[in-house]
Amino acid sequence: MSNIYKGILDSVKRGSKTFAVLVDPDKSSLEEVKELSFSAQACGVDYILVGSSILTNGSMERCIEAIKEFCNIPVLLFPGNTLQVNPLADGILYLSLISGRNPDMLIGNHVISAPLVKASDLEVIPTGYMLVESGSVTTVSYMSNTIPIPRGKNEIAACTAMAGEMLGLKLMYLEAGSGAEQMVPPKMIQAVKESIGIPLIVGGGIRSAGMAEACCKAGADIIVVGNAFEKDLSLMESMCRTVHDVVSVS
Ligand code: 1GP
Repeated sequence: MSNIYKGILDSVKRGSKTFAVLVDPDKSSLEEVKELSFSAQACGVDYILVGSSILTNGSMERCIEAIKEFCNIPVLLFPGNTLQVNPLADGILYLSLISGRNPDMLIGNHVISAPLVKASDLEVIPTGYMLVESGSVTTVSYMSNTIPIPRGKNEIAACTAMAGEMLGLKLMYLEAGSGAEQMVPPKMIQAVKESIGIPLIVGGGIRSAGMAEACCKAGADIIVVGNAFEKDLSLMESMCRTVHDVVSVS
């Protein structure tokens, strides 16, 4: 079994929650990426995700190099499109956008990127990606041309996650969208967690330690935060510590 995924499973088995930082190469300068990577190492961040719904001037390659210069945390690609597949990372969340009905995001982009991914040393982690309505139209919803799951429809979220697991996906990612007004509702997190046996990632709009804690207590195994650190890097320490301090009850 692969190393990063095995580590995730081991954490879940122990009842430990883990913390991931999302780096958007477009939104941070290389100096900021280096500073963030240094902090992440010091705070004990578990994973660094790199990617964006759209890249206009940032470089995946230079961003990953900058991260790796300053920390030894596993770097996972979180690609918004096939152009963001880069062999310098350690692994890739091979995202199938199962909450939507856009065939390109479900399988088309995977067909295009398959030879590149296969030829790389990237650890491939098949991930069900589920967008959840979060107050207004998000970049990821617009760019993926998919409708997010309505906030109150926990049963749709649960059934979608169940189907994804039965199709063989290894991780489930509940996503409100980067910079979302509202994070994924805890009741939806709970409904999804109770419906699946694979690890659950939750991200989008998590801006405080309290919000991260609420997601963990509802059943999230991995918390992802990006936007908040672009504004205030000093939040990282308390958010990471809070997530690590939550003990799973199941
Ligand atoms: C977005 O879930 C991630 O894909 C993180 O969202 O940037 O809002 O923290 P934020």
